[in-house]
Amino acid sequence: MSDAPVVRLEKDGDIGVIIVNYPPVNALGPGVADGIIDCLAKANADPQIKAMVLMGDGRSFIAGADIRGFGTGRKRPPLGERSHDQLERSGKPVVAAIHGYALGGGLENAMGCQYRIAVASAKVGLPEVLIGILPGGGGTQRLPRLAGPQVALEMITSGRHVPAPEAQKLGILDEVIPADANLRQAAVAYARKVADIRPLPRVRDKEAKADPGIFDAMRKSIARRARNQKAPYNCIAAVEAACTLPFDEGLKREQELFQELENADEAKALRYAFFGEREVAKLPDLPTTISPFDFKRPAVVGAGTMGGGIAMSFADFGYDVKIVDASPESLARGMARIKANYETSVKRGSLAADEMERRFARIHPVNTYEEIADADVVVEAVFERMDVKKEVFKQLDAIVNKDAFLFSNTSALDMEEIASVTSRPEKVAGTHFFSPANVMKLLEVVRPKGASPETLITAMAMGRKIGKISAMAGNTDGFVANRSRAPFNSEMVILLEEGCLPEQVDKVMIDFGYPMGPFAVGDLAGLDIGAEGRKRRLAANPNYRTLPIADKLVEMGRFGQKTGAGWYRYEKGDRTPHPDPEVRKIIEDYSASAGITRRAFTDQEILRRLLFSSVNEALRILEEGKAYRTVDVDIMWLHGFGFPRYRGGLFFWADQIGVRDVYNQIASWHQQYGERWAPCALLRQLAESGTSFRDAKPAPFA
Ligand code: T1G
Repeated sequence: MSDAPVVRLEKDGDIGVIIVNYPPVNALGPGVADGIIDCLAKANADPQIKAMVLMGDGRSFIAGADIRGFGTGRKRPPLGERSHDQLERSGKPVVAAIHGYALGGGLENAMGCQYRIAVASAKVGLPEVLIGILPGGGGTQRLPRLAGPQVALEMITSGRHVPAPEAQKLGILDEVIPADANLRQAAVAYARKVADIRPLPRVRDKEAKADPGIFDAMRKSIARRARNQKAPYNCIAAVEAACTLPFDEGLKREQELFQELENADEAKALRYAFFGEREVAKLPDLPTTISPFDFKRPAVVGAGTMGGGIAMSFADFGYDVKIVDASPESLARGMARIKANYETSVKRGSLAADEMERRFARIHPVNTYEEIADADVVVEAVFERMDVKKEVFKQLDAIVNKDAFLFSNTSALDMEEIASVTSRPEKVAGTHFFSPANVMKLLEVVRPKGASPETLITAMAMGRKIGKISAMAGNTDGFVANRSRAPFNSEMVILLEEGCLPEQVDKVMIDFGYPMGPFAVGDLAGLDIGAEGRKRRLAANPNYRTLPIADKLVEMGRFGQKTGAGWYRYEKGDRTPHPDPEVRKIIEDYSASAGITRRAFTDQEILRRLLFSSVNEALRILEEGKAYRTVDVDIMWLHGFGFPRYRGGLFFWADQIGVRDVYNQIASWHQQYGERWAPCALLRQLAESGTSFRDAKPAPFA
């Protein structure tokens, strides 16, 4: 950190300009709020200064409180003495001049000012609920007064970043200037214009009148997505206080509701996820001097479900993308599926019709590899068979320009074997998307030994450029996400042999926070896909634990939703899973035939059998140097498997239980169930040394 003051006061004639300089996003880190208060006092005391501007240096206004400070017992000035309160009590008008982001404490300070202007590209919001807290700097009291209670409720419970033009319409901003305008100049001129206006406008003096029913209505509307969480409800209660209490009492109520959240597990987990999503972008063993190649001409090979979703991801983020398939018929089917997916989004209101047209127009179907010879990155998404993939890579290598990067969307196959058929293995890597590829945020970047640092860095950056969270995985069967998930997928079926039923297991995982239970997810994905994977693993390892009940359903043609029956049965045209007595009979018959006495299970045992099996396997992956950190596994589970975000991730959740207890339980199941539960060496080490999963030191990347 440089010696430059984090906040400084400059003078443009009779206007004082208070500038925050706390890179990278001017968070309210140590000294920033105090610096604003000091500069404000100086400016108010300076007779030459008639008005002030508050703005940020660098790429943003203030992006909120420094999240690293939460849960550390940091000291905060008393209510009424904080920077946003002092700005509001200023004797001279202060204009907040916003570029980049005004989020959380940033917007709260801006609402403490008498006026707010912004460039059109700026975004404002109170996203505290996304990290398990609420706006604790007067935001829940001032925003309802500025934009109205309904808008405040929507913004504070969603955490949405609102574009400046919309924020002006909502009454949050007084003026919006063109994105390329000189903000400081415009703000100084604005300050000069309002310098003599009295009385000074103060947000706290405005009223927040609300129909009392809106609060319960909001509670009902968030019930599904806010399950098991407290912060969204405290947000509503705080806005309600703004509409029922005088300002200062509302501030007190806001504080009480804030303090209930700051140190709760929910907030700790969501802070962990926030920083984890940024940590997985860091590649400790690769040079930081190499920049990603800035690709311009992406191409996708394969217009199936995955290929189509990948092409949509590029188009959604502004790229013209070519897509090729084996025949004009299959290409046409692929384009029709893409169009239908976009139309579904328009019907749901999550996409405007004209925006759909723009995106669809960016996807260019072509019939030959020659037509993608000028591509600079190619993502292959053809049928998941090694011989098919190798044939495609051979042809791509022969036809596509030599500098292009060749990526594969394989979900498990050996990337080194795929790269070996090309003359450019250093430019080959895995880019494993999750289904549906245009929705799921995880991109698992798979690293074959021959891939160059530039190739890996380019693949990671490609993910971020199309809205994904990229995380690195070693080249091992199933890579990190699917391999760590595989024991979970087996254990859930083994639990059926011992006494559980699909609907029972699914209820446990839904109560835990998953949007869907694993058996229902199996039916959605197709049970035949899982069966293919099991066959391949049994062929590779004769000791592989088979799953006769699951195989039986597939033999009967019960592939899931697509055949109207799988673990559950489905009514025509309806995706609601219904427990099926026929499946129950298959399960009970199997237990009887295997001589297993079925027994009762607690929800906790079911939960831990599933998740501990993956904790153990994920540690094995780290032992082998196939993943960087435990946080990488957690981010993969959050964005690849829908693990509930407010539980932090697989390892964050396991750390709440404690390494020793996890080890002891796994060791006892090892005694009871045999080899599949053998604790891995790293787990034993951590338990013996009392080291948390968070602090586990994996082997160097291999
Ligand atoms: N605190 C600490 N570090 C932060 C930070 C913050 N608020 N925001 C960003 N960083 C770090 C981040 O970890 C990364 O570090 C670098 O900045 C760049 O971020 C009292 C209670 C602003 C939209 O929730 O949403 O105010 O990895 O990679 O993609 O009511 O950062 O480089 O070491 O994300 O361009 C409310 C959180 C706080 C906003 C920019 N504010 N930040 O996104 O860059 S609570 C937030 C973001 C609060 C008050 C309360 C995003 C961004 P590193 P980045 P980006």
